[in-house]
Amino acid sequence: MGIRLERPEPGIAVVTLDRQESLNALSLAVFDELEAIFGELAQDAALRAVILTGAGKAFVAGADIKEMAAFNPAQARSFARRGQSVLALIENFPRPVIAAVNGFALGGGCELAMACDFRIASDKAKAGQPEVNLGVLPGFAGTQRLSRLVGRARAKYLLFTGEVIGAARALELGLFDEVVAPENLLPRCLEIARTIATKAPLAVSYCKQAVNVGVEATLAQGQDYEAELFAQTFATHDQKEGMTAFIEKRPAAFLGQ
Ligand code: CO8
Repeated sequence: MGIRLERPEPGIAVVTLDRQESLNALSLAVFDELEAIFGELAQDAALRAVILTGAGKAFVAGADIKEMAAFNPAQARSFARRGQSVLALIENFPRPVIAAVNGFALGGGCELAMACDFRIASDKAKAGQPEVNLGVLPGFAGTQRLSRLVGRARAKYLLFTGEVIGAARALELGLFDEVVAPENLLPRCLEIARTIATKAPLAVSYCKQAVNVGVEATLAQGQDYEAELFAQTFATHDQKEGMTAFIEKRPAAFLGQ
């Protein structure tokens, strides 16, 4: 059981859920480990982007049904809250988190993928919220993020039917953002991470914050927040460097400050 943390290139971390005997199902222990890994990554000033993926044929096949089966309502509530808080940590992680959806992203797995900034998927990947087959509903904010991502009617269709959809349909719905051949999945995610790594890190982080805050706020509140972050970038080295480099027609050397 475990989660692997690798650093294939400077500034890029790959976090791989590797608990293949249960198709990488999310248990309380997995949430503890995810929280610890993202906590460690948050301390890394040189980090520019994270790729989150699964080992084997699944990204994540859901919450651990074997662990959940005997829960009482209080335990279920506490498990849902635990999952929600770890997914919120990923959603608000100060660096971009790209989901590399290699296979099944079902139930809690789809919820985890939706907590990432965007989803690049293998053409073999499948997604869905099949909780109604088990007599429950999503508990890690799936009803909330899915409706925000694909619209409320399409979310309701997927939630009510529990239908597991292929990568092409997930792409059409906007649940996946790009679909590639399986062998191109990690290379493509690394390519995106590498591109992000060349940009001003604080500006990227502020873009993420502004979108995350803004989509839950009114347009006026979102604009206020954006203007504040925009102002703050003018107190950074990287704003001066980025604009000077443009004027001097040379590549910028960003420091992340
Ligand atoms: N939890 C625990 N074990 C699992 C899970 C899971 N979610 N998914 C698969 N496994 C296990 C199987 O039991 C099997 O173990 P064993 O060999 O010991 O029998 C092993 O993984 C391999 O699985 P399969 O043999 O079933 O593999 P297949 O390729 O035949 O099928 C599927 C793959 C279609 C993905 C199938 O495994 C499946 O349907 N899995 C369950 C999918 C699902 O229903 N997910 C939703 C779970 S509920 C959820 O996520 C709710 C989240 C909110 C919770 C809120 C807290 C209260």
